[in-house]
Amino acid sequence: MKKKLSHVQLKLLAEKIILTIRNNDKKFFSQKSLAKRFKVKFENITSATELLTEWGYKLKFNSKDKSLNFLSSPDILSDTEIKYKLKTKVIGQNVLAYNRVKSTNDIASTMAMAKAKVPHGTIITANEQTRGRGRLGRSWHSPPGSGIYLSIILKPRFSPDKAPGISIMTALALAETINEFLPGKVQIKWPNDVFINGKKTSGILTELSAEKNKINYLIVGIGINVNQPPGSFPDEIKETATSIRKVLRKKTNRADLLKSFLLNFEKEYDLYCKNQLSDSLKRLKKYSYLQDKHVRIISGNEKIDGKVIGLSSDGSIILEQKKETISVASGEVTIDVQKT
Ligand code: BT5
Repeated sequence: MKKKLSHVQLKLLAEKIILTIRNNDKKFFSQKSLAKRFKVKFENITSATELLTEWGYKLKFNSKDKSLNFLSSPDILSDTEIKYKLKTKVIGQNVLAYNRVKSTNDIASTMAMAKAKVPHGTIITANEQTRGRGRLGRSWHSPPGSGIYLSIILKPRFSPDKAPGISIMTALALAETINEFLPGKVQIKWPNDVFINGKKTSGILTELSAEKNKINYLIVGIGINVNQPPGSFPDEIKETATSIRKVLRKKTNRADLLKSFLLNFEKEYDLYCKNQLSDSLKRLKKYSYLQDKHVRIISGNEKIDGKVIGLSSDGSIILEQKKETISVASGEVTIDVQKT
């Protein structure tokens, strides 16, 4: 006699059903044949399909014999949705998808610290963050159901001095991705912001754990405003933030965007490991928000002024000053509107 399934087993069954029927979306599957295929009771198939409908999957039922097929998937960031047709080799192949967390970067660092064996390329995602973090103690607004909140655990073989360039490499992967969905409108603001139409749509927070000449792990945290409706940002950022939906005027499936990003991230990361940014500088220039602008950079206690003439292959920004050309590795940039 087959037992009643626990909630976890039911969830796994629902995921197996969705994978089977969406891979054959022309064909109707009888619930009886599904019960036989997965060696469970007919009632369990009914409960699992109810669960799928609860999650937002649209299924089509044949009223005569109760067979079903797949119509569409909801905009959710579940591990099933993320793994379905994910084309990467490594990045994102190990997924931990949460609903509500304080910060995906916190989870990623705790995991990487506690488990030396956590695979390179593991990703943590969340539907909502209650304490999303920006740089220097700032916060990242992370409402439920509309953004992508993602952390990637990397275990690079390169030395710690090469870690800072990963932020701008990530920004490039993001720009290439957003450009597929919204051509011609995306720009990168060095060192870690992605803009659409001059407003921030994505931010990157890279955190490093290293000793001497060895990186233990690197966490790349990425927040993307995807489906936030216009007018939904809090007062502090309503003038400076935007979402893809606001500009595209329609919603984007977050799992599709995330998978496209993971593939671009993997390509850029492979290039970075070989040659840092040498092969990416042209594309970085194309997306640059700061190119040829006069800026002020606050880096530690220093204030540095100059005109942006490019980036170097380690990710530093190159400024032209009256008498010399200098490069700056990190800092906060503001544009000098009077000179630009
Ligand atoms: C960043 O910091 O832009 C890095 C943001 C990284 C967020 C991701 S989400 C997944 C992972 N887990 C985390 O806890 N964090 C990472 P920064 O350059 O310091 O910019 C922060 C500033 O951006 C804030 O002070 C606001 O002014 C603005 N801001 C906050 N939330 C925003 C949003 N959703 N969209 C646009 N701007 C925002």
